[in-house]
Amino acid sequence: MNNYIFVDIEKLNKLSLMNIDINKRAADNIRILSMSMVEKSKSGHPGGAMGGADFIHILFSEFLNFDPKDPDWINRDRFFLDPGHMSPMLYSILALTGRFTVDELKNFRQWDSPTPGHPELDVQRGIENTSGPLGQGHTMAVGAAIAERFLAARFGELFSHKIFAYISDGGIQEEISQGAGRLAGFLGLANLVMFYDSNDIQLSTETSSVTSEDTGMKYSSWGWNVIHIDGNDQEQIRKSLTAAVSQKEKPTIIIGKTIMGKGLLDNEGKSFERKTSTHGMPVSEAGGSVEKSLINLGADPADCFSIFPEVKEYYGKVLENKAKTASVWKTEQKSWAASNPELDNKLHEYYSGEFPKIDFSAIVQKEGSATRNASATVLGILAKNVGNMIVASADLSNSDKTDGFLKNTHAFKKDDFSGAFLQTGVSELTMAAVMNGMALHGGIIPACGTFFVFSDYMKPAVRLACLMGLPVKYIWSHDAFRVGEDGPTHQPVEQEAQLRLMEHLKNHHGVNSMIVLRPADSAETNVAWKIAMENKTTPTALILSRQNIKDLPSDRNNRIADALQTDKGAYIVQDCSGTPDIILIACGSEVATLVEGAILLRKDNLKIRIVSAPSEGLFRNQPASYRDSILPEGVPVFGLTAGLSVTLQGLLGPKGAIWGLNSFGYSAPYKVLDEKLGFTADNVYKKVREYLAVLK
Ligand SMILES: Cc1ncc(C[n+]2csc(CCOP(=O)(O)OP(=O)(O)O)c2C)c(N)n1
Ligand SMILES: [Mg+2]
Repeated sequence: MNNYIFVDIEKLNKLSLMNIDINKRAADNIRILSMSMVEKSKSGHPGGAMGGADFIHILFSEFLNFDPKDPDWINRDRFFLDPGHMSPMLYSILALTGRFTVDELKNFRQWDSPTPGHPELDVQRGIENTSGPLGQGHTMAVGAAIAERFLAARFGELFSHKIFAYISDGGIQEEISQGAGRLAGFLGLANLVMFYDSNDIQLSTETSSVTSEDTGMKYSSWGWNVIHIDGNDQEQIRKSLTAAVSQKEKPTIIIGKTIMGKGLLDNEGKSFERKTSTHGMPVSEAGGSVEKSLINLGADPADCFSIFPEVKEYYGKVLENKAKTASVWKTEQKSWAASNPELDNKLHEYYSGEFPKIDFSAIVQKEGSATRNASATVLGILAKNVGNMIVASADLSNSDKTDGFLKNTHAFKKDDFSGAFLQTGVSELTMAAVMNGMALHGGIIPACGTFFVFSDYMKPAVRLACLMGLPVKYIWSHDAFRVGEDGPTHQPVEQEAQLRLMEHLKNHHGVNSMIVLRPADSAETNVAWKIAMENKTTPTALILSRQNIKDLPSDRNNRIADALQTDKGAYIVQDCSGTPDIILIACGSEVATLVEGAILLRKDNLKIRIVSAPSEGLFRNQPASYRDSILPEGVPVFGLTAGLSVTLQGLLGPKGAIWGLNSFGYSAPYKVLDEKLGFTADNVYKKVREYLAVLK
């Protein structure tokens, strides 16, 4: 399954100075640079980075396939760091491989430097994932490993490569590792190799203060190949990696016992290793001696940022070799492309993020559908037309209606990635991080579903998708208290407001870090999916109803043409002649309730405009002239939301009146809840009349 070409290390060693153990020297160089970076910036995490240096050197120099001249080469092996606080280790190895300069290392953690405190996605520099929130990095690796198998199943084993992950005590303890470990073992992801930097020390204590688990047994029960080594013994590292990359059945975890702060000395010249204090502060501040440690590691204290000439020379050869390996593959790929032109086109399309043309406005929906069902109809079409879409569900496919996709394909199984559906089991956070990993790998359009109320369980990974700009699609059904009998545990109230905050939050490109769409009916659902599919730069959320919704009316008798304005964030559904007496605004199924309420209000000769606002974020991006044309100054506005009133506050401003749900919901049939909680046409009529009376 693998076309691995190992670096001829013996030959390389001969090229280096004969009397220097170049591998020890290189690892020490990483330790020295890591320590110096933290020392210079007066903040950071030296200890863990110093312990992991041996592994990272052997991995990058002897195993990790990449093309030094083509950082986003599609068939490169991916390296996913989990403990982002070990960034000095990553920046140091990437300095040895030519992706960072020494000056950039010196600017560690400074404004506008490419070496922030925790690594931020930058494939051109060899950073495959943003890391920092422990546990997510290695779970993204699981997603990338699934993506790799998915693509190899379609394009052949020429496209196989490895996914390496690096995890620490913190990541092992995070709950998400349960989901990642179970899933990788269950799916037999033999292309996944994870190093566990087991230094027995974490931020505030030794690990023995919080855990007594047998981690190896835990992973072996999940179906992993478990290897125990001394994580600072380079020969053991080499052997374990050699075994891991030839695995055919199982993912591998190499549990390496490492030494926190390896090589550190105190002022008296005694060992300053294995100190919790070196987890997160400069060695000098922790009480160690920087000078003695530098000398101990073979550095010149006056020149602690130098890359040793022999290490530089060695890595020069390593890189030459990597380039050769990559070019051998590229030659093979060229002849593959020549004999498989159609597949080759498809491959390019997959990696471009483009998808085949689909006329979303022509998708026929049943009248009065729940938007989750309308979404299922669209998903059925996507399944038939978009060959690189992977949809997942956390054990709710028949409720969140991702089964619209599943019915046209089948779920992944060990050794069978011919389908396109991932049953993640009940593990929403894992699912969200796995989807991020697929997006990071490239070649895949990932989407995942669950109940909206459980978006809470996914939020940390959604946030990272927003920060990294990953086009993951979230399918969140059961959007409001109309879940009904399941009661307040299952009824979202504050979730929409929470998610809409991500529309306000800009990413580093200055755009909304997420698009959040809550469509009002099936026509808007078609268009919402269009927007989601066309959005290649940020995540998109679709918040969908459980219950059926009456299709919205159209003044021009062309509902889908109206709904196409969803991309403006808010638009007029029904209007009146002249200035309205009141504008009614909502999103989701509340728009249909406003339509019913407006019928009653018009009987009193009131002039009514109804606005559907599926995305406040998109609406805010419109020019002021458009916004004013929808919500003109001086016209009273009434909002209806099944979420907290604050959900609509941003659109209405301080003067508008909002009828929202400002408490937890209750267990009862949803029509009863509509009555009791005031989400009826009658109550819209009553509240608007009250509001207009106050204004007079
Ligand atoms: C989700 C999450 N919780 C807490 C933290 C804060 N934090 C950073 S590192 C760490 C523990 C570090 O232990 P380990 O992973 O063993 O790293 P080492 O001390 O060995 O460098 C904690 C709690 C975090 N980064 N992410
Ligand atoms: Mg640790």
